[in-house]
Amino acid sequence: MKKAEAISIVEPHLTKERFDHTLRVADTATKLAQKYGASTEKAELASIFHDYCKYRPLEEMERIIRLSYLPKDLLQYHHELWHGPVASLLIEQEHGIQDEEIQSAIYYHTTGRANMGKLELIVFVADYIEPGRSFPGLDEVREVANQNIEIAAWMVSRNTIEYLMKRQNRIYPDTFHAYNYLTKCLDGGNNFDQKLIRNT
Ligand code: DGI
Ligand code: FE
Ligand code: FE
Repeated sequence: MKKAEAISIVEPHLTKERFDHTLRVADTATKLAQKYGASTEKAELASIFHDYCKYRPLEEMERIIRLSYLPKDLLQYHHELWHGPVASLLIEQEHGIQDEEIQSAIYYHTTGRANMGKLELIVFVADYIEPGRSFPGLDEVREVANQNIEIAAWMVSRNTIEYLMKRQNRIYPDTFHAYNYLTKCLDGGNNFDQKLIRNT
């Protein structure tokens, strides 16, 4: 599917702010894909659809989770976690997008997971660092994202867990699995420049 068609499908489902966010994620993810040798077409398409279901009625998403192969434990956690998995399924049902890498990048864009592939890492990080965001410590993540996508993803997952814990929110297992997996990579050392994670 071409970029223009994807955009015209997604736009009516989103608010103006969310749509602008989506375009910035697509732009950011495309640049990361160029840098890290991933498919720019897939990065763009996954990004355009990543928040496709952000505003679906909760009852509709709940029904889809109950009736599909999606894991039922999602229903025990905050509904904010539902829009990625539901979108990965609906883009195929409603628009015939059947691509494991794209669907997986959309599925896991909120939580991450263990052993993410390149496209998953790119969308996970791009969603967090796109230029419209402002979180504490974000500039550091942006800088690291230009050097090492795994360390950047590790920072995103650490920052998200810290944020959720401070608010005493429940944390979905995949969110921890992402953090633990990326931390194990950091421990391994060889692929990671320790200077990049000083003072973080
Ligand atoms: O859809 P976006 O706003 O662009 O961003 P997102 O899909 O990454 O995240 C939506 C929210 O979900 C964000 O405030 C962080 C939160 N979140 C991420 N992991 C977890 C989580 N919330 C809970 N309760 N549990 C998690 O594990
Ligand atoms: Fe999202
Ligand atoms: Fe998003």
